[in-house]
Amino acid sequence: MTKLAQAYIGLGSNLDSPADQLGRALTAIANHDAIQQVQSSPWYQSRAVGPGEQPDYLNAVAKISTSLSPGALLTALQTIENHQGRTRSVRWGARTLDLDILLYDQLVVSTDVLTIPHPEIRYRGFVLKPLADLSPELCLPNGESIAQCLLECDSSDLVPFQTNVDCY
Ligand code: ROI
Repeated sequence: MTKLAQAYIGLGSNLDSPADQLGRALTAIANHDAIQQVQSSPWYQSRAVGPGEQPDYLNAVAKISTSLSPGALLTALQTIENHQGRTRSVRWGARTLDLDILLYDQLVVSTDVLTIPHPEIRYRGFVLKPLADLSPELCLPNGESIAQCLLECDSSDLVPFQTNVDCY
């Protein structure tokens, strides 16, 4: 039997009906042949981090089990982003759908196209809060606890967003 990795995916959208974008993305992730046991965190509305004015985001985190390698998982997530009309133009600009690999087991990956843990993970309340909701005991590969990172981070802009996440 293949050993499955446990990974955490960050989901974010602030264009084209963000709730639909997140729902469709979770369904697509759950429908992937090599991804199992998809569990969504609660969803949060969050103020956009980054330059300029842009709409608020909807954010969530999905916990998954997968037989995909980190690189193959990245490709699978980019396929879902592209399918939902993601274009990559402005860095840190508004987007229909952003799917980031936050953690993959306790692996550290650093290549031209992929950095795991996600480099901004410990500074972003919209990632730390849903991660801590899903897995309160979770630590980064360097031993730092997600719960401690969350205490040190301003997450006061997060507003719980009512959704029926039980279906994922
Ligand atoms: N800001 C918020 N609140 N949520 C996001 O998902 C998000 N994603 C991004 C940038 C533009 C950095 N800002 C964000 O990529």
